[in-house]
Amino acid sequence: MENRKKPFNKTAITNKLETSFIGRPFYFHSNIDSTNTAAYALAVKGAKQGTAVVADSQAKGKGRLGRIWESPKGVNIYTSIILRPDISPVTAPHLTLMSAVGVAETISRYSVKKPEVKWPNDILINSKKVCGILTEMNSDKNKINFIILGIGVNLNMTKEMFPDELKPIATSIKEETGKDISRIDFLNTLYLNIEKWYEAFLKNGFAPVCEAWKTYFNMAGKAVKIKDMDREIEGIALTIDDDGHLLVREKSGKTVKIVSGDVVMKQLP
Ligand code: BT5
Repeated sequence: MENRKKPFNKTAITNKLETSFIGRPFYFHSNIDSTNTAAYALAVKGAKQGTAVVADSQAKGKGRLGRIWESPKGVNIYTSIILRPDISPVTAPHLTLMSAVGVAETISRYSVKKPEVKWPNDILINSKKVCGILTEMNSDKNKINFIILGIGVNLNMTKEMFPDELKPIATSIKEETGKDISRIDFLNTLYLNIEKWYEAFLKNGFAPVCEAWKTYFNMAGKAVKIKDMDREIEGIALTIDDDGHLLVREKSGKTVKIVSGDVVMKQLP
């Protein structure tokens, strides 16, 4: 309980910050529409790499494809980080997998149950979603101007706080461990891990990120259905390839490469 009483504001967060560039500068809002929207506006104005936005609550937290991210106050982490990597826009999805590794590593410190990554952008505990990542990019043809890495993690949210439709499919670290988690400690650890993985990615490329990501991947061998624009693919999830694309074996035996899309896990008959 004690953690909940600790202030969660700019001073409390920045006093604890041990990073070299993520969260420097740092913007805090007690309520905002979306930290991604706020970070995007800052980046358009030229904010530097590492600039981070945190909100205690979001009125219009964004998921992918116009979906909503439930963002009640006082319990969770909602943050967006501006990155300016000198990489080709086609490899930008690597940053989603890179941040998933940073988040999974951070959650591992707080939860005895190993977090799992669900391709491409979810982190699960006990097969329930505990974190979502929304990566937005502003680029020219061959150059990334900036990336907004948006991360929402359910820390102290209780089951009653989830809308009914999310109760069976979402969870929080507190629900899984019974413990209150300090948002300030978690955020500092998260930023340190993302910074570490981002620097490793820029220096050594995607391969080490890909290997680390696979250690959290437990969809292999499971029946999945993928919706991508107007096509639907059903099959068995295999692994991700060296580019971070999901490989799925269809009934016909053909292996299909999925570059983007929504994955639904299916019950095997
Ligand atoms: C995501 O989208 O999972 C990306 C979520 C990113 C949220 C962060 S919070 C900080 C930053 N600022 C923002 O505005 N956004 C980012 P998607 O894969 O489309 O999943 C959305 C779906 O997850 C919803 O349709 C619900 O089914 C479910 N969902 C919504 N809120 C949730 C929550 N708090 N916990 C678990 N699942 C949730």
